[in-house]
Amino acid sequence: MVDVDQVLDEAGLKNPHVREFVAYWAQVTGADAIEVVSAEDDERLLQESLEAGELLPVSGGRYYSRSYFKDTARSEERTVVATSKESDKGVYNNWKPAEETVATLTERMRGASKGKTMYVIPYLMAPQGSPLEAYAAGVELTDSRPVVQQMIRMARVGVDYINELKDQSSFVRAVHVTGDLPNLGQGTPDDQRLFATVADQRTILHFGSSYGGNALLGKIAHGLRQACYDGKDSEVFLAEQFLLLGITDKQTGKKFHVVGGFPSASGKTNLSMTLAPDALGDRYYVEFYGDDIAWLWVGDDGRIWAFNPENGVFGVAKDTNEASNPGAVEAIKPGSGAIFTNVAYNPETQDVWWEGKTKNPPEDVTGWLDWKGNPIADRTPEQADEPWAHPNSRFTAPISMVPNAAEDYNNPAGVPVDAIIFGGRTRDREPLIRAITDIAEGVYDGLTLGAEATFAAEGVDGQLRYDPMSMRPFMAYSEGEYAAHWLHIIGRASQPPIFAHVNWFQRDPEDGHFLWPGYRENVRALLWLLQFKAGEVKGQETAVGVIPTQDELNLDGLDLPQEDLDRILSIDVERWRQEIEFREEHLKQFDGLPEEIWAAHRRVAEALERAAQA
Ligand code: GTP
Ligand code: SPV
Ligand code: MN
Repeated sequence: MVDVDQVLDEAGLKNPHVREFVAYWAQVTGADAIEVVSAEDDERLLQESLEAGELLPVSGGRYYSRSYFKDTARSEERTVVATSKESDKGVYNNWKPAEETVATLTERMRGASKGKTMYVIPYLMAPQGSPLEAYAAGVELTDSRPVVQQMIRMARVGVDYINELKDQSSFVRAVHVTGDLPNLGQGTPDDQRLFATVADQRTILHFGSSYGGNALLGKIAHGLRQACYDGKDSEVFLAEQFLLLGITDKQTGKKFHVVGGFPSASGKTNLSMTLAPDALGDRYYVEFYGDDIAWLWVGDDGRIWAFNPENGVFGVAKDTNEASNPGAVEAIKPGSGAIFTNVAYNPETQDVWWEGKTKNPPEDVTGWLDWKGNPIADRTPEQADEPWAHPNSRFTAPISMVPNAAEDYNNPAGVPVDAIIFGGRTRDREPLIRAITDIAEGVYDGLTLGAEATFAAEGVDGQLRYDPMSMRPFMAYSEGEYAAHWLHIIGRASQPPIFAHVNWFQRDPEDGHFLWPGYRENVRALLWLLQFKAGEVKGQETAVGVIPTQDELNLDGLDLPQEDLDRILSIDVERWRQEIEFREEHLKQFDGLPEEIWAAHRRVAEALERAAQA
């Protein structure tokens, strides 16, 4: 048995509640050793992982990790939110009773870390000193060293964060046990994986994966699911899968902040790291705050404030290149310390590649291994078209490496939010942007956010599904209460943000090409929104919001086919009337949806009927 007290004493870990938590799980998991880690341990841990072969070297002091081939994404079916009250059950949160969930996981974890070290990761999901600090502290226990390295990049990690807590017992207790990956029956009826947020105990127990969203517990499980629950429970804040960016107009000196909810793998990382298009770059500057999570609350000034609780970026590698996301390319360049997961790797040149990194894969395939570790050179003709990298392969880098990271991203006060946008991958119907000024209609729009399924979660690529506020995989309690909480928080603001719905993914129905070039050009739509909010442009009223007129949208330096522009700046009323029926079915699933939301739904439906008759 490990002498837990001695290890914790040596690490200077004083918080008595944390000590008790560590001792308990050390005994359950049967780990052979315990080690308390801080961000300063990164270099040593990386060396240890290189020596152990858990990480492979990428040129310029970067790292490569390959996961078990059945462990490459979040698994929504195996993810649950457990509490002791059944009224927390929603449509999407896979609610389970707390007691049996904790019992099941304790049994799965029993003895499962034998022969391994259990790392103790004290962390903070917030800039230090923030008004939401009481909800931000956590301790993750993990038996995977690469998980530690990822957490060091994604969260603020160090013993001081939990020793100095005002309420010493107020931290999230997070336990990650990898399990015997080749023998967990992934995807079979006997699947042993289980990922539980026991929300009313502020405890997270994840068993059976070492992939990001299943294993970096500060990020998704705490930063989203637990915080979603805490935000409602306290009535103080919202925790959302949102990007957070700033746009400065250098001409007027004004700065705006936008948060955006896009479902997984739908462009949050890209938009938050984007640069203004070349033609507008002299005037506008975009700053990065966050690409995946924002916590929002009402400030004393009556505005909505927000910060990104994370310290790093866990971005989709696919299609990341100098044109699509120069900021990301810079953040993972030699010297960045980036970690790549499940991309293609060449041990001879210590190089990495993924689809879309360059137009074509490296011509000389000598040494190249696909994400499963199989030599590309050995591929049969039938295998020739298989991707080299897993479509959900990712890179991990700290925000400090992001070239357009805002100077104040670490400011605990957060930033005031001017606009809340929602957007998904939608091949038809959704115009480039539609602004919504009414709060209930904005919340309704978020609740009816739809997107085609992506590879970030196990599911069918291309199939349309609703994803309320992009929180479907992270919803912690019932959708009806969630909607009410949104109305409550935003409704308390005397200077609320404007809402908008955006879509970069509309396609030509004939040949399938994207009607909008996307990426950096997306800034143009946001600029219109901010101008609209300021009353500088009027737009065009439609049944589903205000859309830009063609001359209002700044298209300097952009050459778009007129018919594409016509399509993305118009409303297909018939298609929308059909959508309203799907929405009605979607919303009916939610118990206790506030009347304001139904009223907003009816207003939109009636406006569409009027438009159809006109
Ligand atoms: P998570 O990290 O899973 O929550 O996803 P995310 O929303 O941060 O997704 P990300 O920004 O990494 O984008 C995922 C994919 O969408 C990448 O393959 C991008 O190349 C693609 N993408 C992003 N923006 C655009 C765009 O404006 N147009 C088009 N066509 N594709 C885009
Ligand atoms: C997502 O899937 O939405 C992500 C990646 O941001 S993960 O952290 O794995 O959930
Ligand atoms: Mn995400």
